[in-house]
Amino acid sequence: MSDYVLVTRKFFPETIDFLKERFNVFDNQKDISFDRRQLIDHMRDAIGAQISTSEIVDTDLLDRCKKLRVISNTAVGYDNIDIEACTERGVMVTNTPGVLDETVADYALGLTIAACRQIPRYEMYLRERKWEKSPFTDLLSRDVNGSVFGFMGFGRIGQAIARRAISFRGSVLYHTRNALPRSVEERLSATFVSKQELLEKSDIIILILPHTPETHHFIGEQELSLMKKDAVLVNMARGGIVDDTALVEALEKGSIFSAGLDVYENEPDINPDFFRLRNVVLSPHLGSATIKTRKAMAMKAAVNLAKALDGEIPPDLVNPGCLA
Ligand code: 8YV
Repeated sequence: MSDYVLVTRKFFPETIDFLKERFNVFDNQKDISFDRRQLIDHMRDAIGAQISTSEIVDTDLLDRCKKLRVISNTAVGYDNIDIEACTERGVMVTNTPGVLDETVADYALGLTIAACRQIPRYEMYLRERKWEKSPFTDLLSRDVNGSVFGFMGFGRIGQAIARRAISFRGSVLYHTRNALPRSVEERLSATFVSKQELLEKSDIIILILPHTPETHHFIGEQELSLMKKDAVLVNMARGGIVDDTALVEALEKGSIFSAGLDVYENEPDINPDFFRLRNVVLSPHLGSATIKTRKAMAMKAAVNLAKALDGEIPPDLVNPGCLA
């Protein structure tokens, strides 16, 4: 079979056209969900693949797809890919940083407001025709303005959310492995604190850090118990960073006020206990899903794929070690 690239998901026609001008393309414009066997079958002889975060690239797949030279992930996060295994086999991995920061930050703020002010719950109250007299002391929520925002992870997206938090007269704490340069801290009036201090002092805790073996269950029973009773937890990062069973329990007991979640363990088969709870706002991992941003992500991923196969170093190479 002649060389081809695989595009595993339905992306935009202009993305496919761009790739078709350069390569033989096996695409999936019908957006059929490939099971594991189909994914490997389709990828077996591909020299490159543009994938989404739904596809898992592990050693087993890599060992069966020996012609692969590049995996282009159409996302900024890449915990669906075993980077070390790709590097060892000389397979380049790319992602799509930068083009989604502001869009995801908008959504994070929206989810934060919805979780603090309980907007979906109010809508439900109205739709269920429960609005007879206007409640005054019932159905109360918590303020966003003037809150202490605590960021676990403070990269480009975290900082874009922080800019929005400041406009809500919020103050900003952050925790990362290493403190950021003074210039960044000053620009955002942000204070570096320990994980424990952030958990204890924040009103709104926003998770926007990568999911790695070190950050797996970064927020579990113990961390939840350190949070304020009226704290709100927002996960815009990845499922797996939060122990969802522990979160369900904390929400059920009311040991925190609420949560706003865009990501979950075991997506899309999420813990069904979330559906019973009123104090959680649930969103199906769509933080980057505006037309403009998804088009930019899809094209950025296609360009990375093309450059890598043309023998250039792709702009968003995640594992430069693979070139050694
Ligand atoms: C997803 C994201 O790609 O870029 C990321 O890492 O999490 C999102 O943009 C998108 O929501 C599809 O899962």
